Amino acid sequence: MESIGVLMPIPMSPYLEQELEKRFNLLKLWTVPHKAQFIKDHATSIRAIIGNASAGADAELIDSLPKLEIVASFSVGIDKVDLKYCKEKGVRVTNTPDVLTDDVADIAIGLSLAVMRRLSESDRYVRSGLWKKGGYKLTTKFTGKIVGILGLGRIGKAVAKRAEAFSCPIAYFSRTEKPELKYKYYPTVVELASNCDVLVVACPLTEETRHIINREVIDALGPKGVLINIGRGHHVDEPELVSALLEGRLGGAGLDVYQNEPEVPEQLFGIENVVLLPHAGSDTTETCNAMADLVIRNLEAHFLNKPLLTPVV
Ligand code: 8YV
Repeated sequence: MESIGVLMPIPMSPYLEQELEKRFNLLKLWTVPHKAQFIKDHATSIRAIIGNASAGADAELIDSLPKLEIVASFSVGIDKVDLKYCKEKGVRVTNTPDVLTDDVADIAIGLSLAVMRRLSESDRYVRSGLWKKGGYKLTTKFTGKIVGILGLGRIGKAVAKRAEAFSCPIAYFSRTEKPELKYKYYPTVVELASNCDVLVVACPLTEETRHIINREVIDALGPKGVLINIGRGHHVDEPELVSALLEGRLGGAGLDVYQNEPEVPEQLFGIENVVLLPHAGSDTTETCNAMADLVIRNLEAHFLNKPLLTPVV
């Protein structure tokens, strides 16, 4: 398989690079100065692309690679891959479900605690020496609060399980009601937001879920409500979120993702009831290595004509 060209557009994981280099001809696009020319020069050997949450495969890239057979994404979310076009062109697509579920769900709970118990703010209070001057503010209890989950897939269910351990009643919105679950279902996001204390975005990004968190939903969550986004930045109308936080119409937000990563709206930097993470939900050594192993196993399966482990297309 050493002659198979595998295109990696941006750096993702040193372990993944190392394992790919052992098996394939890994082409690291970010290391070359003239990217378009580099793609042209290698177009006849590139048979796979490694995608992730920031770099995928659009129609233009797919069209420029006549030998492309598979896009293996180092992510569970595949919103950066043109799935319809891949299907049309017979290009297979894989992602990395399950292996990252625990970490992402852990981060949702971590962010909820961090916002409500003001963990980051309290850390800054101690480090800056303010503790000696007094004035520590009381925080908000998380245990027992109603947790609303938008999207009850693998990650949403894992968030629910963890929140239940904090005695939180669970409510949810998803495309279809899941009567087998004992959680309270709301048929609209606005109803869910009106009836929960913490709203966790855990659904895939699609045309239907883009800006699903709009002004109406934010206002329904209200000045005591907390928004946690572990999905994608584009789930949220970011300018509306910023205004709601600045105007005190929303109680707080814990964000792992943004519309234009790594750009984060600077107005958020001055707001204390907001906790900002650098899209790190699945970034543990254990999970990143497991994701990398899954990418490799999918590629190997594909090039050995075996069934893909986690196919999307
Ligand atoms: C990944 C993610 O860390 O899996 C996803 O969809 O967003 C993250 O868990 C990301 O793809 C790495 O860039």
